[in-house]
Amino acid sequence: KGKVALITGASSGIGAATAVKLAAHGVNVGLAARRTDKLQALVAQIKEAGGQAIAIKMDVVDIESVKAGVDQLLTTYGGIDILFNNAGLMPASDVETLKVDEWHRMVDVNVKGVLNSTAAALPHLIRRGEAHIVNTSSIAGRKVFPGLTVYCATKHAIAAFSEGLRLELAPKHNIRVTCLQPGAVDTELFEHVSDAGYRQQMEGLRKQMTFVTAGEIADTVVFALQAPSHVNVAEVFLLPTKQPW
Ligand code: NJP
Repeated sequence: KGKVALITGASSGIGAATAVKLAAHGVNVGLAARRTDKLQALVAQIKEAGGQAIAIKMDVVDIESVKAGVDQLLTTYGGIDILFNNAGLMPASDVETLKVDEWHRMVDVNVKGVLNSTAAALPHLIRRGEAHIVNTSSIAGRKVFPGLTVYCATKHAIAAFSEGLRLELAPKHNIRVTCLQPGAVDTELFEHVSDAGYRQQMEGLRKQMTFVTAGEIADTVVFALQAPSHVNVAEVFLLPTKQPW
């Protein structure tokens, strides 16, 4: 209660659901993403429910945009206690189709975006004396799936980065680090798959099993954040019961 969180990728899916839950727990939330109309609607929803939130127009790929967003949050709420590095995308394709632009985009958003927001927020988290970083990796950060090779590479990078952050920051600065690794979650993520075959395959998955909801993922983030201060929930791995891989 009274803490301040920066959530990237807050305009939809897991980020938006987590924003709503954290605000309901009395956290002041900075909602960061590019689609400001969605962010404004979420701010209105949170305020109507009695919470506190601001919309922050941010492209995580652009370090200046990230720095400006962090400044906006600091000006409004005076600090940052929680950084949720969650923005990401997953345009599936086979490597041999050489969708190099999509590969670069995934590296830019899923990896460099996390590095950018960590760099911009870290001095402020350290200054607090106690803080928490949650990074959205994936089941794709533990395993590798054909068609998602580059995505898996980016999410393995986030798993490694999270563990390194935890080892460096937790003992020294009292910053807990949680690596979030969901299986299939019902969000907009699958809508950005440009490859028709993989898109169809993913649509088929929805019929095969009940996906985890973004709200259910958000509950686990709240759980990790609410652990006693001497407990670091280092990994959260959850997936649909019927997920066969
Ligand atoms: O998907 P979606 P999720 N700068 O599409 C934002 C991971 N994950 O909630 O900028 C800033 O609803 C975008 O905002 P906007 C996944 O890899 C998911 O599922 O307005 N923000 C939107 O808010 C990702 O890391 C599943 O377009 C940027 C958000 O990212 C995280 O969960 C499974 C941006 C994407 O929201 C959240 O994804 C899994 C940029 N340049 C891991 N580019 C799953 N859904 O099954 C995008 O294991 N965003």
